[in-house]
Amino acid sequence: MSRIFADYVEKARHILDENWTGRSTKPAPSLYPHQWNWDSGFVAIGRSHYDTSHAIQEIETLFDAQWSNGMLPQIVFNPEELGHYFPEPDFWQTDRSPHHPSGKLTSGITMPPIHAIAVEKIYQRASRRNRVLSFLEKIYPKLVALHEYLYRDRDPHDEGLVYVRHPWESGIDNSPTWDFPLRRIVVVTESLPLYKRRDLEHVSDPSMRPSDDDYDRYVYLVDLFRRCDYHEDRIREICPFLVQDPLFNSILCRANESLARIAEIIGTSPVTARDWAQKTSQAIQKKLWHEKHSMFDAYDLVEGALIEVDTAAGFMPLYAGAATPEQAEQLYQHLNSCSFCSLHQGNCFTIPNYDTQKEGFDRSNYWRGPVWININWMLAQGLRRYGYTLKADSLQKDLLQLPIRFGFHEYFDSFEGTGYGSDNFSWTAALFIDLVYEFYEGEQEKGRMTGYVKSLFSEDLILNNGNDTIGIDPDNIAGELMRSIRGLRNQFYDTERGIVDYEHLKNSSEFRTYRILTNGLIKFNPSCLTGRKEKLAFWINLYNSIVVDAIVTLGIKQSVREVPEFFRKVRYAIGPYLFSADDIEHGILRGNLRPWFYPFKPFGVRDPRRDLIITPVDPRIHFALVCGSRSCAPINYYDHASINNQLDEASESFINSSEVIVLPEAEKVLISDIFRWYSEDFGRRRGILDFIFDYLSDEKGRRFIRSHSGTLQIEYLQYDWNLNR
Ligand code: 2M8
Repeated sequence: MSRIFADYVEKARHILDENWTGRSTKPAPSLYPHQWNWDSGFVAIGRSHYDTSHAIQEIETLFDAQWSNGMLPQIVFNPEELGHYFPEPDFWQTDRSPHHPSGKLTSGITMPPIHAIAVEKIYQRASRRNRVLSFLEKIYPKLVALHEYLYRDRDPHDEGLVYVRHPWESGIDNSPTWDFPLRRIVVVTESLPLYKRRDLEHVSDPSMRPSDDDYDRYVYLVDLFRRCDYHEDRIREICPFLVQDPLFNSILCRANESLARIAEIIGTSPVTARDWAQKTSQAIQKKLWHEKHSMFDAYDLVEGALIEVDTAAGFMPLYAGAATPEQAEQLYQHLNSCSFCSLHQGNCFTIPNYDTQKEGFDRSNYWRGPVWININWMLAQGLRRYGYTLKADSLQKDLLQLPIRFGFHEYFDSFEGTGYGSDNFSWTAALFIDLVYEFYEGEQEKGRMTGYVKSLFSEDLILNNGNDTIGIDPDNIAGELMRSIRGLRNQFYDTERGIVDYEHLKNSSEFRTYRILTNGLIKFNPSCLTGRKEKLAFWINLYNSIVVDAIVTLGIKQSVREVPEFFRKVRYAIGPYLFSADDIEHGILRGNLRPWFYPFKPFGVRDPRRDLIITPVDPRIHFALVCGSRSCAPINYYDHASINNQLDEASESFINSSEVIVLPEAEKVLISDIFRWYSEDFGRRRGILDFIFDYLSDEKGRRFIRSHSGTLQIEYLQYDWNLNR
C-alpha cells in the first residue's frame, strides 16, 4: 500500500476508535452522539477489513434495539450521552408503541436497510469464516424480520416498493425532493410542540444545515407519529409525507441480494429474499422511472405522482442492479454531464447530491448539493456493476482524495472540496478504509497463478502458427489486420467504459477472422511500413490485440499475472522474426530501452529487429498500450490519420483518473507506478510533472504543480493488475 494511503487508513481507524463507545460507533464526536442506523452499517463495512469482532458488535448492538414488529430504529440512544441532541427519547415517546424494545431508548422511525450488505461483507472478509457463522445464524432472522416489516407495513399496495414517512428515514434529510411533500404540511406554530434545535450548537454555519422551516415539519411529523402511538395503519391514513424513494428502495433491493446469499451460507432457503429483490427491482424499473427526465425519481403516494426533482438518489438503482441496460445508459449520460460533474470536467468533485445546474443547488448546504462519501461509494459500485468503469474510477478518485485533502468530513463542497459539517465523521473514515483495502490491498491474493494456466504456459506461446491463411492477401495484410482490429473495437471494446467484453469476443466470427489474419503476419515484412504515424498506429494496435488475443486464448480469469512473464512469452511470428508484447513495447515503441524489470535491452546489437525501432519515444504511448489490467489505458483502435489527437485523449483520460491524485494541501502528488517504471521516457521528475500539468483539468492542481514543482513530494500508487473485463 502506498505510504500516504497507509497513513490515512491509520487516521481513519483512529477516528473510528475515538468514536467507539464500547458497544457501537457514534457517527460524529459531538453532533451525533448516539448510534445511527445506516451509519452503523457503513462503519461495519469499513471495520470488516481489519476488526471482525467490532464490526459484529456494531451490528449486534443495533439489532438489540430492533422493535418487536421488525422495525430497526433510526437512532439507538446512549443513556450516557443524553442532553446534546434533538429529538431525544423524551420527545419520541416510543413507549406509546407496544412494539418498542424494552430497556432500550430509540427513535420511532427507521432508515435505509444497508445491514444485510454489511453482514455479508463481514463474513466474506473474516479470516476465520467458521467463527462468523454463529453470528450469521443469529443475525439472519433479525435481518429477515426487518425486511418483512418493510414489505408488510410500508408497502400498502404490495407492489415491492416501501415508503418512508419522514425525511430522516430517507437518510438524505433536506434533499430538494422532499420540499414538495413537505410543503403540504401547514405548520400552525401554536399547535406545534415546543422544541429546541441542538444541531446548530455544533456547526459553524447554520446555512449548512436544514432550515427552521424544515425542522418545524420534521417535528410536526414526529408529533403525528406519537399521537398515532406509532400504529402504522393510523399513521398511513393521515400522514402527509409518504414517499417511495429510489435510494431507500435500491438499498433494500441490493440488501435482498446479500440476504439471499447469507441464507445459502447458513443452509436455509434464499427464495423469499430473491423474490423480494426481483419484485422491488421491477417496481423500481417501472414505477420510479421518469421517462422524460431519463432518471429515477421518488413517488409521492399522497399525491399519486412522481416528484419531478432529480437528485443523486435517482442513480441508486444502478447499485441495486435494478435499472434495465437502456435505463442505465440514459442514467450514465445524465450522471456524466455537467449537472453532476462530468469526466475530466475539472474543479468539480463527483458526484454532487443535486444537479449543479438547478437553481436550488447549494454547494454547502447538507443534502442540497455537496458531495457525500456514502452515496458515491454506492454509486461507484453501481457504475461498475453496469460496466461504466471509467466513471466509477473517477468517483473512486474523489472518494480517496477528498478525505486526504480536506479531512474526514461529513460532506464536501462540490467545487472546492472544502469539508463541511462534522469533522472526524465515521462513515467517511470507514468507507475510505473500505476503498483503499478493496482496490489497493488484496492484490497478492488475486495475483496467484491458477494451476490450469500455469500448466498450459510453461513454454513460450506463439499465438499465430502460419496455418489457415486461406483468402489472405499478403500485400494487404497490414491494412486488413488494422480493419479487423477496428472491427473488434467497434463490437467488443467499450472505449467509453474502458472494458473489453472477453466473453462475447471469444466465440465471435470477428475474432476468428482476426486470428486467421494474424497467421498472415508470417508473410508480412514490417519494414514496408512508412511514416511515423503509420508505424505508431500499427504497433500500438498490434500490441493491444496480442494482449487481448492471449487473454482469450489462455483463458485468463482474473489477472494477466496468472501467467508468469506474460508480456515476454506471448508472441506473434511476423515475417521471419518473433515479437513478444515486450518486444513491441520496449523494443519498437520505446526505442529499445531496457524494461524496468529486466537487465537487458530487448534487441541485442546484431538483432535485425533494431531496424524497426521508432524514435524518439512518445511517452503518450503508455496511455494507449493496453495491458489487460484495470490500472492501464482503456482500449481503443488507433488510426494513423488521427493518432495524435487519440494519444492526447488517452493521456488526458489517464491523468484525470484515480491514477493521478494531486494533493496541494499535503504538497504531494500520488501517481501511477507507470511513471516510476518509465520515468526516463517522460524526462524524469521534471518531465513527469510537466506532462501531468499539460493534461490535468483541475485548475488548482495545475497551479500547485507549477508553483511547487521543485519541492512537492511524489508518491507512487500500486498498480492494479486485475483484468479490465
Ligand atoms: C443526518 O441525519 C440526522 C437525523 O437522522 C440529523 O441531521 O440530525 C443524516 O445525514 C443521516 O443520513 C445520518 O444518518 C445522520 C447521522 O450521521 O445525520
